[in-house]
Order: sequence, then C-alpha cells, then structure tokens
Amino acid sequence: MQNDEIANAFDEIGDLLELQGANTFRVRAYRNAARTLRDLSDSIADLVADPKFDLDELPGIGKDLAGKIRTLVTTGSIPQLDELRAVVPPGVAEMLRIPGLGPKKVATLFKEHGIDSLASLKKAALAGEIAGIKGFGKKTEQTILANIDQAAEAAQRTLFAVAAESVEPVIRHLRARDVVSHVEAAGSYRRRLETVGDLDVIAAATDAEAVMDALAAQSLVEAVLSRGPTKMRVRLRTGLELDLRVLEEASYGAGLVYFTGSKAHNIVLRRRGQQRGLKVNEYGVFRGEKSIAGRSEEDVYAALELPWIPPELREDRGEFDLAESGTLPTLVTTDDIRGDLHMHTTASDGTATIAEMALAAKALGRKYIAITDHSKRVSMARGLDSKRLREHWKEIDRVNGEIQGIEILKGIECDILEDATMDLPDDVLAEADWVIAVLHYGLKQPRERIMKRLVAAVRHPYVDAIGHPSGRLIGRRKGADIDYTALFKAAAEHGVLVEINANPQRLDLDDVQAHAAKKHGLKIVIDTDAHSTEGLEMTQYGIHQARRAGLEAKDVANTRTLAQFRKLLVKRL
Ligand code: DGT
Ligand code: CA
Ligand code: CA
Repeated sequence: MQNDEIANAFDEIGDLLELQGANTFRVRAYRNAARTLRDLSDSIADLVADPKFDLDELPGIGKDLAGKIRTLVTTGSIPQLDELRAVVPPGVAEMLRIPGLGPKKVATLFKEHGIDSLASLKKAALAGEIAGIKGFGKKTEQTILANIDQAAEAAQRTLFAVAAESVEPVIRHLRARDVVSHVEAAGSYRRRLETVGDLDVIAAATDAEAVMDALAAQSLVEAVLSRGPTKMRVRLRTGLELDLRVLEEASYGAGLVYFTGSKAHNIVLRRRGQQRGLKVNEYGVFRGEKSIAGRSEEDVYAALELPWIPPELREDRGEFDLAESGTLPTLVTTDDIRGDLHMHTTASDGTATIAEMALAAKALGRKYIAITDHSKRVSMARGLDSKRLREHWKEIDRVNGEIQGIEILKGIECDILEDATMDLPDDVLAEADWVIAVLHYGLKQPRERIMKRLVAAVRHPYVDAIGHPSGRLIGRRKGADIDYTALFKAAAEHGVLVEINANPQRLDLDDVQAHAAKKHGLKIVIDTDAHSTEGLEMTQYGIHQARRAGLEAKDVANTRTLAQFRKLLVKRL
C-alpha cells in the first residue's frame, strides 16, 4: 500500500467526521496525520512491518492513529472509515469543494434536503431552491452556481504528486520486464500538468500480449476495464485509470509524441506535416505509404523540420515559434536550485527544528535556506509576535554558527492584513534577512481591495517577495481575485520577487502567471514552504510549473549563489 493511499484515507476520515459535526480538534488530528504520512519519504507499509519501529514516534501520530494505520496496511481498510462512508455518500464530501460551503451547510443540504451530490446540488440551485433554505440565501446560491462546474471537474482530476505515486511503480514494474524495450508515461502526466485526468503509458515491445499480461499482474492494478490487441485500460487501486498502448520499436517515438499531446500541440504537428505532403499519426511520419520517421521523438520533430520540444511546452502556447527560430529555452531543473527560502519550524506550525531543517536541506544539496515561520495573525499556526520572532532569530543565528556548509537566513512569512497593513511593525521587519509577504485571510475580498493589499506589500520598504500570491488550493479553494498585470508591474518597479510555491496543492504562481511574470522582467523564487524535513523534497513540483512557464535557470532567483541572490534584494542593499 502506498503512502498516499494511507494519507487519503485519513483525509477522508477528517472530511467525513467534519460533515458529521465532529469536534474540530478531532478533525484536525486526522488532517495533520494525513499531512505527516503524505510527506514521509519512507514507505509506511515497510515501517509497519518493521518490528523495531513504533509508528507513534511519527509527529502527530498517537497510539490510536498508529493502530488505525496498522489496521489499514494489514487489512486494506479501516472499519471506522467504512462506517463513515456508509452514512455519508461520496457526493456529499465533494460539495465541500465549493467555496463558502462548509461542513455545517453541507450537512444541512444533505440531512434536511436530501442533496447528496454536486449534480443534485446544481439542479436545486438552478431551480432557485437553495436561496430559500434557512442560512443560505441568494448570494450563496449564486456562489454555488459560479463554482459548481469547476468543483465537479476537480473531483475527477488528481493532483500530479498523487498521480506520480500511482504511475511510477507501474513504469518501474514494466521497465523491469525483458519483453519491454522502452516504456514511459505520456499524456498530461509527462507534460507535468498540476492535475491529471487519467494516466497514459506507452511501451515498445514486439509481444504486446506479454506486456499487457505484465500490467494486469501489477499489484496496483485493481481491474482491467478493457483489452484489445495492443491497448488496455485498467483501474488502479488508487482510483486512477490508466491507458497502456504497446507499439513496435519503429513507432515508439511517434506514439510517444502522439500520446504525450497536448491535443492542441498535435494538431499543429499534423498541419505542418500536411504542408510538407506528410501524414503524421501515432505510428510515424509517412510520405505516401513509406514511413520516414517514428523510432524516436527527435526523428519525428526533425521530419517536420523542428528541434525536439520539451513535453512541458507542448501546449501550442508559442513553442512552435521558439522552435522555428531556434530560441527554445533551456528549462530550469531541480539540480539548478541552490536555496530554499520558505519553510516552517516548530516555532510555528512545522514539525522539525531549525537545525533539523537546515541539515535536511543541506543533505538535498541546498547551500542556503531561509526560515520563515508564520507571523502572529495566523494564531492557529502559533504565529510569532515581535518578541517571539526576535528570540527565534537569535536562535537561528546560533544554529547558523554551529552548522557548516549551509547558510540559514532569518526570515518571516508575514501576513498582509485585511486592511493592507503588515502583521509586524516596520522596525522588526527591518531586522530580517528576508521577508515574504502573503495573503492568508480575506481572500474573498473584491479585486480592488486584494490589489490594494498586494501593492502596499510590494511598496513596503522591507518586503522582499510575495509568497503564494493567490492563496489557491488546487481543487479545493479558488485563489484571490488578482490583477496580475498590475501586481507584476508594481513588483518590477520595486524589485520584489514573486514565488512559485512548490507545494503540490498550491503551485502558486501557476504556469501561466509565472510566464507572465517573466515577461515583466521579474525574478521568480521557487520555494517548498516545507512544514517538515520531508517537505523540503517538494522543489520538483515547483520546477514543473516553472518549466511549463518556459523559465530558465537565470529567471529563477534561487539558482544563484547566496551572494548573487542577495544582490537581487534591492531594498536591502
Ligand atoms: P488528461 O488525461 O485529461 O489529464 O489529459 P491528457 O492530455 O493526458 O489527455 P488524454 O488522456 O485524453 O490523451 C492523451 C494524449 O493523447 C493527449 O494529450 C493527446 C492524445 N490524444 C488523445 N485523443 C486525441 C485526439 O482526438 N486527437 C489528437 N490529436 N490527439 C489525441
Ligand atoms: Ca491522460
Ligand atoms: Ca488517456
């Protein structure tokens, strides 16, 4: 059993308990446990099997939760979850994805009005029946209608990081078979989209039946949904569906191009073929009956007079012009990253100490980090006031003196309050090495007020960067209504960096906005926002967005040495 399946089970218990009106501490205990488990780099199943390891040594995992983890790993289910599922239909939990519909409201809709799915909710809202329910009103009904389609779509898509845990073991399993000469994940997964609908895997082999038999035997595969001579669709135990296509080696490159997509990119490739009297399909590039390319992706692009285009750029968003003019970017990679400037410790809501975070970052090859715990407004996360922050910074200096090989900057993730002032006084922020300003509260304010706050932060004398600008949580919460052009112009004028938050649920800025930021001449900082040592490994997800945005190493501030990085912080020079 994969860590993610286990984490999902605990998140689901949290959701279902919340819908039943359970005490918030109990709900939070399950959510925290889910986060700990999801962040863990060791396999939980292995830990359960290890007689020398006590699960309740993990942060946030007590005896009770440890017992449930063991039950889940050994029996495949948790009786409590099965009971909760029996009383709360899956569609009810999906309604929580709509902004403004908390567990109380959803429980009312379900228990008193029999609304048990996004579809039945939409029907009721369209019929004007929601506005009349006590505690709802016309405004709630409009919010529901404005967000329901997005919520329905989100319910069907899976976060990239979760999909990775499903597809990577399948790829490894197939790669190890002698009958398979090449195998790779294609589709949206290979293009590194933030969410994927289904998985697509392409294999090269002469014996397609043997490859399909091997997939059917993989332990993650729950059911074979359909099977033909060279293709097969299966459902994985994680709920994701996967398309496998087996091609001959001579067609492998063409198949990989075709099934990597995007559809929009493929359409342009086909048109380029037609202009040259060529036919392009998943088996190759053909002049008449004769195949002129198909073995490798490079062949296929070359036949269309193009250099190979990285999958992350294959969206028909300008990549063909760059390819034609020989100006495709050399996309930034995780190995380019030298610093990580956003992370939490036990001083606020992290699970590790300053030293533990620093040593873990050093082990990942980072040369510098900034510790950025929460400011006081985030009281739920034990945010720091001026006094505690100054003590924390003293401790950071002390640890920095003790640990060699990595520099630790004194930072703060400071809230931009609803009235556009900063959560900490200027004289305190002046003492920081690095200030990230963020919106946490009042995300639903109208655009003018959101922009007033963001621009005030950008103009502030000691704000170095804007962190997770929109505050979105993918598939769960829409971000603030931002005028990105105005934000980027102001940031460029005041020398403020903007973040790509690498947390796979945030990815904020997203690919499109990160591209726009680059166009405005901004430098981007890719940060993990880690709340644990394992969280420091999330950099890759931010890199995916950066690559989709066409960013090179020079566009990313924290690919620099610390000395060079500091030169970008113009307010502190
Ligand atoms: P997803 O699964 O919704 O996250 O997105 P994709 O891009 O993985 O889409 P999917 O799984 O429907 O198909 C995988 C790739 O196969 C897609 O990116 C391009 C290619 N493809 C599928 N259907 C068509 C089609 O009708 N025309 C063309 N040109 N390409 C297609
Ligand atoms: Ca797909
Ligand atoms: Ca597919």
